[in-house]
Amino acid sequence: MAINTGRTVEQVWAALDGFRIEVPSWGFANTGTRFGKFVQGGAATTIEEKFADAAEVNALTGASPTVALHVLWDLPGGKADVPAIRALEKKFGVRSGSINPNLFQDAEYKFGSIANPSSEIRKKALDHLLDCVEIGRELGSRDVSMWIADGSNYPGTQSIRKRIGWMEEVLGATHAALGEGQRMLVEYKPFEPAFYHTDIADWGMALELARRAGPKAKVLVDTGHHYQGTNIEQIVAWLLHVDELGGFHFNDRKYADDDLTLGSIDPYQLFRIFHEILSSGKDDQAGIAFMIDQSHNLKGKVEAMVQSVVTAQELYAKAALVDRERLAELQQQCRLVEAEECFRDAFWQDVRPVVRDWRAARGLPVEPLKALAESGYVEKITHERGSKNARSVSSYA
Ligand code: LRH
Ligand code: MN
Repeated sequence: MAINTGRTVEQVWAALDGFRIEVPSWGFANTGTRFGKFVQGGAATTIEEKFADAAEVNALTGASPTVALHVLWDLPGGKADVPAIRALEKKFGVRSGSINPNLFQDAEYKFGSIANPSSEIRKKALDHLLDCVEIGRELGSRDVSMWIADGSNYPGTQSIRKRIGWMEEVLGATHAALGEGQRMLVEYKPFEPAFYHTDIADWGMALELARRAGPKAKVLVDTGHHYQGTNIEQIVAWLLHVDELGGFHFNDRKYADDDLTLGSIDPYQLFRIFHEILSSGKDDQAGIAFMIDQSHNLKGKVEAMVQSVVTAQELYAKAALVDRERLAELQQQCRLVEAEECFRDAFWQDVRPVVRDWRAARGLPVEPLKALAESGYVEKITHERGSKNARSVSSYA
């Protein structure tokens, strides 16, 4: 396939060789909205089933060797579950990725966790974070990726200022516990479940908290956690500029934090983000964790995950096609239309033939979704897990 953007197939293949994206264990489980969930017979309910599905996705795409773990959901026994996880890593050939604390489910966290007015409850939250750091150290996984749902629903009901101080104390203590090579990622979200103020609501708040916590703390950008109209790639450019970009939770949305499959609504958005990263002069993606964070309420869970990894590879390949030297010249000379055409030209390229050739050359199925359908894997897990899932509840209230 001719590439007419001044880039070579080799350069695209090199980009694909270095591309890794982490899949979320919870993306394989039965999830829903507050109005209920549509149970799938093949959904994963045990951590073993989640590792099995993650291994299937990695075998088909060659790009997702790690699976993100959500501690309460995947290690209900905490540190005691580490040996079992290690055994699953060996059995399925995928490694534990980011460790996600859960400070949003327990009843005690009604008025917050690390920002709760009660010092006892903040201590409980800190203990959970320290457990997660320990679990990460024992599993050899780099990132403790924390999303703090804390906030309030009505003006005047909480002191926003005092809560900032309380958060800083807990995040500082968590940072101090991090071992060699460990990082903590601070994820922000403007609203939900809190609907008046959220304590870590945007990139600025997450950045300041990360900086004050210490050098091992970075910011995590969940693409679904922005108000409509927010220029997300500009936030990415800033976080790269100040060397505080730790990683991403990729998904897509039409309205709010819809957690739809990445590239399904606005693929150009992810292309623009990948372009900022590839033009950041970072020789590889290593320090920036690419992770998927989606809930597949209607699509088949494994199909949606394979589709997401494939789409991410294709959009990364497109971004690798941008002739960045030529673009820099045109931008410097403010030759607007030529610069835009140089930029968009890469996006319009159909990279699928190049990616298919790369898969063939790497001994991977050239059409992962087709290979999944032909493998009978989904039918197999639906048969094996169907009766168990049929017993699980679907209603919200
Ligand atoms: C919060 C969030 C967070 C996860 C959860 C599953 O909306 O993005 O990253 O813990 O989804
Ligand atoms: Mn997220």
